[in-house]
Amino acid sequence: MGISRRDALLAGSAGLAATGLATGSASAQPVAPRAHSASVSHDRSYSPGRPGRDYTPVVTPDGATLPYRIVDGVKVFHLIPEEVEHSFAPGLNAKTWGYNGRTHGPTIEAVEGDRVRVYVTNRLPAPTTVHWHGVILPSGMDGVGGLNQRAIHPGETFVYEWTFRQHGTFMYHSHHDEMTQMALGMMGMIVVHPRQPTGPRPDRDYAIMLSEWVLHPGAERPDPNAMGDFNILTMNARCYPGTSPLVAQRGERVRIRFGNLSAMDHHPIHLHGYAFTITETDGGVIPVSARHPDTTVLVPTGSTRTVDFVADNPGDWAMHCHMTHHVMNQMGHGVPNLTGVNARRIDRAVGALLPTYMTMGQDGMGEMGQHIEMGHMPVPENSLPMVGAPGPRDYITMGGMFTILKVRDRLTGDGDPGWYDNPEGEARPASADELSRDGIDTTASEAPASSNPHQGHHP
Ligand SMILES: [Cu+2]
Repeated sequence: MGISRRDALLAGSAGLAATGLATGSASAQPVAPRAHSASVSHDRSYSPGRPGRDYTPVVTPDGATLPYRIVDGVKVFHLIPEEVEHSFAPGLNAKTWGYNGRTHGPTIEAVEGDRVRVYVTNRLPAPTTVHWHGVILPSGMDGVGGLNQRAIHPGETFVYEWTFRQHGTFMYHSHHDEMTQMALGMMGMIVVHPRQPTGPRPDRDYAIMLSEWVLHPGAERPDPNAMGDFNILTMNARCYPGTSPLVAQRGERVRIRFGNLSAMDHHPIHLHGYAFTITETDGGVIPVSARHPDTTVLVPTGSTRTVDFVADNPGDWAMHCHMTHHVMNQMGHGVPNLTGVNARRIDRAVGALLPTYMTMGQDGMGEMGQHIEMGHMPVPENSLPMVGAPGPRDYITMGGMFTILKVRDRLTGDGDPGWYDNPEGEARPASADELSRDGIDTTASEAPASSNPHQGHHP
């Protein structure tokens, strides 16, 4: 049977039941599917888990949670694949594909042990299926078009049904013509709360889907055939400055669940101001002995990562993909390298013919957003500058897969608490007194270079 003692321990009661079968029980019952994180038994059924009583609901920033109704003890959901008018950020819109009027689809939330029935009504012009990524379920419910079922044709409604025998963070996505349908946005998160949590519940529980798109400046639809040069990198299908901040009050337990269904990229998500613990993948809970602190979590495509921390450091903290091309917006990737170029003569020559002409990039791209913001530089309709948005102190030269965690001593209301005022001071111009006190000569022809103090002194 191949179920080791370790697996049995990891899987808890479900695993123990399976081990009983493996050691020669005469029962004709099929061996239960194995999940690495289970706190429910396969032998009994559970009443539908209730928000508040059984779990603290997850929040999908800029997203939504799929509603359900309970029919004879079964949670009944209705997913509707359809075309959506989507906004990535103010000024950048596209016709995308999604579910129930949004891209990405709403988060499906349940409790371990819940029996769920999901109706899927296809309102797309193309056939589709839904795959429940990471969910351990019967083969016929797995949703791979052609393999587990036939495709759902436009206008048809299919029904899927299973019992969640595990808890954790999973995803759903189209598994028919994935290249096209996922590139157009057909994905969403699944959060299954434990029936019997082993630790305290998080006070803030966030779900963020990472994805990437090619939307040519001025175009109406993302290009699903593009294999690289992704120019819109998103968290819950929004790119900065379109991403809503995450908030927490000092001392709260925060959980962030990242899923990645990008076509071609992994995303190392870095959080400022904190070290967190990576506690779960879509495969299950990471044993405590194998966890380690980190400030960046690599979320490979086709997987989820869950991080936990206590919000004990108030402030405005950037949280972003650390690949520098993934914190830029649409325009400017792959332009000719103009770094260090003296453009005065060419600006004068071209300016005579094209009054709005301006060479960009001689000193980097940091000022591009501001030039556009100030009207110095025209951009095509329906496009976003590479970087940025006005911040509280200066221009923020970040875009794409970037958001802000706002931790406050006291939060009033659920909304954006505004900008942090740095009561302990912030970086600022140095005063003359400070420079002379510390012996800093800003006019010295050569800054004192550090050298290896042992160099040349070894015998
Ligand atoms: Cu990235």
